[in-house]
Amino acid sequence: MKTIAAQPFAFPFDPAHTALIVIDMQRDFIEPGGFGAALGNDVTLLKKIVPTVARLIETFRTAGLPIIHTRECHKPDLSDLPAAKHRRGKPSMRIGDPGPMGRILISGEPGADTVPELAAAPGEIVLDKPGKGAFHATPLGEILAEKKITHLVFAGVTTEVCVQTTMREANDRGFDCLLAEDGTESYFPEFKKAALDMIRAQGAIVGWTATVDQIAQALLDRDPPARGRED
Ligand code: TIU
Repeated sequence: MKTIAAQPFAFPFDPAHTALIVIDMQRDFIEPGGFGAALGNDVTLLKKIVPTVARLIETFRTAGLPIIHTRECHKPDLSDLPAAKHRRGKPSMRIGDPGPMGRILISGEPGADTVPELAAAPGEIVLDKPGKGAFHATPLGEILAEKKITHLVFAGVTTEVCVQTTMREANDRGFDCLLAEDGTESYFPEFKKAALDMIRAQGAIVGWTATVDQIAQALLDRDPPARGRED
């Protein structure tokens, strides 16, 4: 067993049964002209975590542990898109409409793909999901059972929507869950803070949180990378 220095207290885990899930780091949420922008959001906040998430992915690659990348998207014929989700909000473009990165949130279109900096490496799992939670209408549960995974580390966007929904799904399925604080972001800073607070409140009622440095230190048994001078 190893331990990550985490909040609200240390997170014990066995690397042999631990996987990383990177949620929806897609162009449609992170780049201008996609679904996130169509909903009226400023997407620049999300772009800032790309290097941190890249470092977390690299840490799991170095440690030789499983990595699963999810993408929120729908079939081109929209057969997996509930009418309620299609109708929701007052977006400037709806799911399936043509946009500058192809049809919004549709599988196979450029916008639905992961940002190039975080592209999956050979052997890593890429899971398309029609819901906010990654367990809904996907084989994620079976994949994790087959790999004998009991502990999950999460990163991705957005903190209070797809990341938190998936963490709650995982928590109810018996997984111990830890969220990378600086590897997740929201269009609303106050929602990110609230989500982190509510996840780790009441003795980790949903899970733990830690920084990417703290996760790397535990997984690689070495000190975090040296920082540049701050003065
Ligand atoms: N709108 C928003 O904050 N998020 C989503 O629609 N999907 C994900 O979080 N991936």
